[in-house]
Amino acid sequence: FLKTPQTIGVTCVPFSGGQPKGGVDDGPVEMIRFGIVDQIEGMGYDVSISDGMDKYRSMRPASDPPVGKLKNPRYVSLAARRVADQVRAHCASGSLALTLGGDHSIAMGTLVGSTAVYGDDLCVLWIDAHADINTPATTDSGNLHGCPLSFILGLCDKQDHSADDGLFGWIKPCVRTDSLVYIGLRDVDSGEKAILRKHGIKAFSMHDVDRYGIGRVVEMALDHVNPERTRPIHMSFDVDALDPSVAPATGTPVRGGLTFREGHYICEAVAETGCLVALDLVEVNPALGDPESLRQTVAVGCSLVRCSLGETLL
Ligand code: Z70
Ligand code: MN
Ligand code: MN
Ligand code: MN
Repeated sequence: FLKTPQTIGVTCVPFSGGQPKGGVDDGPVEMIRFGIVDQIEGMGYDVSISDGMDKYRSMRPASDPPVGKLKNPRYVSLAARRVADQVRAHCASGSLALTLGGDHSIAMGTLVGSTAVYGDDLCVLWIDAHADINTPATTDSGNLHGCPLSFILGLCDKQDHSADDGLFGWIKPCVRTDSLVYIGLRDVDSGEKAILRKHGIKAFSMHDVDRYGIGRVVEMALDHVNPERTRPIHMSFDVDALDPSVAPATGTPVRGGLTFREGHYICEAVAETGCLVALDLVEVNPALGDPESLRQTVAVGCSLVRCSLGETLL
């Protein structure tokens, strides 16, 4: 694959159907308003933007009763499927696919899109306070932003969500459990812990960040999924991985998160590999908190994106 793409393909996904709080659908427009596109162009990249971001809102079905415990299942499936098409198109043209969310359920789409082009050569860095690996059977909340990885890894029991003739049947398992690594975890459900153990999925929690420091954690994480630094990387960055003092405007803040520098260090180290082909920046919710919290969170989101694209490398 082509290291360090010169074109960035941006997909804006104003979507909140994977969780109950409104406002996260305004994340992309706030990041655009803050100037993320101009900033990326200013770094020397060409930028192309997927069209029809307004369509995501109008995709909401008139009726969308739960399937089992899963909430808004048709809406999430439709939106993610559109995301997959848009991300696949960017990757296929050799662009780095940058997806601005929206809640984290949209990663079902971003990963289907990136793996459609890069296959199982692709590895995944999931930066989050949460593991987002609940299955339709293990989820307590029924919020699909807590479930995207179980679909992508093929961990869902078909019976669990196929009541409605295979609503998520378009999502084929596309990432191997040993191609995934987490950084930042600190709020993981007991059912999710069992899944991580059962499949031996590598995860660096905040405890590991405290013990080893962010430098060694990122090195160990990359060594696990990408030892030669030759595999394309999809990084899915949930802004709630950061400490709430750094990124307060998000739906599920959990204290004890990554500092401003630790978050940026991860992005810089990934940029340094030259292997990044897809980046998701999700769960910025401009509706939560005061105007200063909003400005701070949008600003740090844009800063993480720029760093992932190499802004701070010398
Ligand atoms: C919990 C659930 C969650 C945010 C993911 C939380 C999920 N494990 N919250 N991302 N922001 O509902 O499945
Ligand atoms: Mn998440
Ligand atoms: Mn999270
Ligand atoms: Mn399934």
